[in-house]
Amino acid sequence: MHADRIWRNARLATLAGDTAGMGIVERGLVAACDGRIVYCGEESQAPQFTGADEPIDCEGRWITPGLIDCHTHLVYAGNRAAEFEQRLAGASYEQIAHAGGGIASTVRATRAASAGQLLAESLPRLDALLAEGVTTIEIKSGYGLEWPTEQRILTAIRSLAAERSVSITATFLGAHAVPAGQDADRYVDALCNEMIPSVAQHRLADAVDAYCETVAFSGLQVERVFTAARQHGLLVKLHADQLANLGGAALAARFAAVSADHLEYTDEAGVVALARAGTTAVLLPAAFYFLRQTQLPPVEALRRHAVPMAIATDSNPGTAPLTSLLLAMNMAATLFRLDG
Ligand code: DI6
Ligand code: FE
Repeated sequence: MHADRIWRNARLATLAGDTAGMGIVERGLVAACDGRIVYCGEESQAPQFTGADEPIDCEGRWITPGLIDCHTHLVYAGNRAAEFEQRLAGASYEQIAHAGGGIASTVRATRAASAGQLLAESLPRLDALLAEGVTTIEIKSGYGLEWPTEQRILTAIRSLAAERSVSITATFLGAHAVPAGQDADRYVDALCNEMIPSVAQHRLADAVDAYCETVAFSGLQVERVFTAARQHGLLVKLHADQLANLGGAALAARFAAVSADHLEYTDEAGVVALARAGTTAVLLPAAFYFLRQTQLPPVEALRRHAVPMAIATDSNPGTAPLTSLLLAMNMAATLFRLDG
């Protein structure tokens, strides 16, 4: 068999569907030809290769498939370190939001940032994820809450994809918070009648997300946003049931959402709805950790109903200020018991 690069003496996580667990091969070999894998498996059963240089000895290190971070808010300006301190002193996320901090504070910093600044602040965050083996990333807008800034963020997301060798999907999260001083329903009108049509027309995003919480949008408002998104041929996904059970999981399922994310307060009926709709449950243990939450997502019910689960960083300046998917995976094991 022809190969131009060979890695040997590696531990492989093949995730092969027909094997138990992660499909681990303890002494594995990977061979590639013209950028494609031509062999991946036991070193002892590998065929003879021609054309390759001396094999690279991995000395027992892991080789895994490229990691996917399917929920991030990487593009924003400023930081919210001071709010972390306020929370340590006892203030809740909701109290800080009601006092004009939280998402609104990042919105102020992001509106004031130029396209160049946004890109410069976001690139190191992207690079940190890439250094860990992430090859596919979803990035949401949502720190503009007005068209010029939302458009600037979505354009920055597309620029990041051009800067690095990585697959990036963009999600329009105009329904992240109600802009300061605006009426929520009027803002939803603008989302449905102006912003979502523009997103679709200029192909600035692949999906539409919304934040369904008492500090953000009601189920009825999210339904309007999702109806507009579907009319314009965009996928939908939802920040659901993170801080309270507002029926977010069932709502996401009604619109055949690709994912429902967080789900700490989702009940059994919500889990059943996700299973029927084929919606993926995205668990975000870093937000759970940074908010010092105690309500665990219904992992056992998700397993029982065979809902596909994914772990993501939720990388954002407020509730998940981290750029490590490996740490999020570790937290999923330690905090959510997703350990096997
Ligand atoms: N993802 C979000 O978008 C919100 N929470 C979460 O887990 C708010 C993020 C923020 O506070 O900026
Ligand atoms: Fe999020």
